[in-house]
Amino acid sequence: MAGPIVGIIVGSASDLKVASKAAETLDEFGVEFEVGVASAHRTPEDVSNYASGAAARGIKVIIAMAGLSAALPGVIAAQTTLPVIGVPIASGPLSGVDALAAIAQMPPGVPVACTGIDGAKNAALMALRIIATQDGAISRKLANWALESAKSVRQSRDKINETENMTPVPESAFTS
Ligand code: AIR
Repeated sequence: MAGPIVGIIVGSASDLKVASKAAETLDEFGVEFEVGVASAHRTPEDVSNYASGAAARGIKVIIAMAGLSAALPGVIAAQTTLPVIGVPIASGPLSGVDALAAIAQMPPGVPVACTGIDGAKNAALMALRIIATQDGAISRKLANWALESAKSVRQSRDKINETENMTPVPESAFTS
């Protein structure tokens, strides 16, 4: 085994439930990842050490998740040239809107790709797309995953037939 290539860092153990959605998706694709708890506010030195050492340890993409005033993804991005994907977590009285603004509004020069609130699954898929630029097998798996996803949307149209008073859009209207 070559070791993990995706690093998932959460600001608190209370974020791990959301992080598990990213873990599930990376697992599905057979991509090795590591998970750590480190807070930009409570353990700033640990965050610095992780961010500055990640590339040398073989990490290719970092997913950083935090709630409230979420400095974590930006602080990591400031200390590595690896791509950083930030996930705002819906913790606290503002339900993640605070973290969304904090992660999306990076100062120029510190890029962070920001998902939606609790967007752990999309963070994993974005990490996979980044990895796929250098890995044909992951690229093919992603293409297949998209086909399967489309298939399940089409199959879900059967539910319209089972629902009273709904006329389904004819299939021909969805095809070219
Ligand atoms: N957090 C922790 N250190 C800095 C921040 N922004 C975030 C965590 C978590 C929230 O604060 O990412 O979403 C609440 O953390 P806790 O540990 O009190 O549950």
